Amino acid sequence: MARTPGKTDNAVSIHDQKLARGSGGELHQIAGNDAEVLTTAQGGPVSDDQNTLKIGERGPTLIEDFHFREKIFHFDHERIPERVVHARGYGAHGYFETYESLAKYTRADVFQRAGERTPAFVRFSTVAGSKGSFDLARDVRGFAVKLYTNEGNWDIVGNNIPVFFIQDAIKFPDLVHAVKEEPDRAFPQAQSAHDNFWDFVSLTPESMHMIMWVMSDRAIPRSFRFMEGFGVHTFRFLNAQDESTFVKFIWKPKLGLQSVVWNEAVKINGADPDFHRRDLWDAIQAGDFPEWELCVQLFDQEFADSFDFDILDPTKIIPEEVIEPMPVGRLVLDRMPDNFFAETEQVAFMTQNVPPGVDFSNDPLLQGRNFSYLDTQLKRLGGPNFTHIPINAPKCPMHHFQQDGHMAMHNPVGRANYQPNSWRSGPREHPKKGFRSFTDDEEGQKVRLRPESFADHYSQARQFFVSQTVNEQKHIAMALTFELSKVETPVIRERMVSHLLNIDEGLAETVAEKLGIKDLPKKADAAIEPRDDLPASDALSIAKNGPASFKGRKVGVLVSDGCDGGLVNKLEASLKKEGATMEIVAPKVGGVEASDGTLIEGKQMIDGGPSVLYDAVAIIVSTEGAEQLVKEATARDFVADAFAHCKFIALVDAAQSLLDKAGVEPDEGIFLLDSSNDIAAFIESCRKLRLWARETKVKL
Ligand code: HDE
Repeated sequence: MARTPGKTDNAVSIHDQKLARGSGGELHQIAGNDAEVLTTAQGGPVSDDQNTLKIGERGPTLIEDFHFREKIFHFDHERIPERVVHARGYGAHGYFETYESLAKYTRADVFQRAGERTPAFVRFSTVAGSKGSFDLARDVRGFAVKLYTNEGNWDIVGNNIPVFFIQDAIKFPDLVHAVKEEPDRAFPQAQSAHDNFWDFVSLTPESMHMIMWVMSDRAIPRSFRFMEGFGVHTFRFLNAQDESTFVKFIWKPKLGLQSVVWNEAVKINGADPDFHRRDLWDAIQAGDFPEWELCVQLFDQEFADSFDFDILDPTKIIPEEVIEPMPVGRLVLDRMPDNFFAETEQVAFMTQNVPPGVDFSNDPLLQGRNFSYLDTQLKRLGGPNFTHIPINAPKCPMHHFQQDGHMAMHNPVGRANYQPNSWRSGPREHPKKGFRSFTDDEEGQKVRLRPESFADHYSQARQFFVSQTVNEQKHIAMALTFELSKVETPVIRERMVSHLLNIDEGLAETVAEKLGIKDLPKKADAAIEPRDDLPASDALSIAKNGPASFKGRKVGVLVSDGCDGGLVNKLEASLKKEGATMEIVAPKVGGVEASDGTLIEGKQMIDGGPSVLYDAVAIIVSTEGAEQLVKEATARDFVADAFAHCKFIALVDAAQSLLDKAGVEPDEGIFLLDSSNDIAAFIESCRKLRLWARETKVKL
């Protein structure tokens, strides 16, 4: 094989190696002069990275081969324990920009100056599955934000759902054990659809509000970019006068909310298990930086005392109609990590990381979390110096006397490693600048009690349900039915229905009917009579909070040889104007030849590009192309699924046979592309994302 002298070739085959050897067996100079010399971790140059050191060509390997020993040793230790929850995640860098000074409410430096930017790192995650599980699990999504403020790191370790399953941290191990794979059989992976999970929640009525959210479309988001984030707990802001204002944090995506349907999620997991990762990667690489507004709900003690529910109860929300969220800044994600492990895997979020001016409330879940997250980092990252890892290190100066321990990178310099000292050396505490807790009056008996004010488990679950559109309510019923259909123990299914009767009778009856439960069980005993007077809140529905445009979305364009290349170009230009993208799906790798002889490059072959990967589809084929595609199950599925998932479909006349074969009936979601006006009408409809009116017809 000819080899260009001076060129490094990383993919040197064993065959090439033999060719590269001289008759004496010594390796020729494969790496050129301009390449860096490979070294061991100790910096020693390496002469041969292809063969271990042996006695003779076919003899035993020598243990003195320190290069081999070091390389294999390091490889054997590449893994660190995955997170016990939120193991599968994906992160990005960006910044937070403050809108206006919030000095009136908080002395936190990050909120003092309008327009100031603070570096940020965000990690999104699923909760139940392990690191290698798929993205479209029905699950809560973690939404953890690290702000590298001038006063140390502030972590808002939130979820895309504003409430939680449990009210007290002591129940967390039980919840997590129950939702993860069952311990004897080690399945199911990344799914709550099994006996143990539903056994636990059906015995834990405080979970019911969260269950409504997790069974809603919130748990199958279309993209990280189209979901909200919530701090969940009530926190405090403290101003320079130490005055306290309660605060709840909400991240609102600029691109609006969007989810997929369950049948689609299941198929996406097969077609592209990394669907959410790829989406974020693609958007950031394309310069289409996702953005969220940080909103705060601010309230005082008087409101807290008068509110229907306890503001310390993490299974409750304060509806946005009751306290309007105030936008205080924006978060922009504009850079992917250089290395997934170094940054996304090693990032250590901790609820207890708050700057001066932000403080905790007594929410018992938050209090437990403040204790837990330090432990988890010690276990995962292997020692107390995990703050020395660049992704976790503050970007502001640090001065302290902590020293030594595994992998210590920053150690005190000089003689003084304690204080007070007589050497006039080292940092000192600062009563004014330093973190001060809110001096609340706390007293009472030492007890293990759940407050009475936490006892209403159904009223807000019902409020969530009645705030959804009819289609969204149907999705909740379908999700409950699906999940409980996987539960093998009848008594658990019935127990769940008895809870649903306290939430919405119609919902309970639908689910019971689908589960084949003939006699409805009696309502679960409620500690407090559930209320049905809480008004619907539009903010709780995804459908009512969709995007204003089709920006950030993607159309899959199925093409064939002989298709109208001009039309494909026009569609692409119009989508670009809207801020959307398209991807060509072709019968063969490489693309197709348009009728005018130009090549249209394919991004996906039809087998690898099913319509579930797109927000809408277009079918631009020739008559002969359609005749060929009609014979292919993948092409028929492409169309049938797009229709069943209520997507908008644009097509040329020649594609009609494909639609007929896929069982598609004409409706207002299907657009014949005759002129440029048709493209405009198609894109305008796409802004609605889905034609939900079709759903009753397709009966997913
Ligand atoms: Fe977590 N949680 N959690 N959690 N959590 C972890 O910390 C824990 C809870 C959340 O991307 C762990 O670093 C307890 C609520 C996110 O790295 C662990 C309790 C909310 C992430 C832990 C809760 C969250 C975690 C596992 C009940 C939403 C991923 C790995 C008291 C507000 C952060 C780790 C990332 C991760 C404990 C409940 C959000 C074990 C004890 C409520 C987004 O420390």
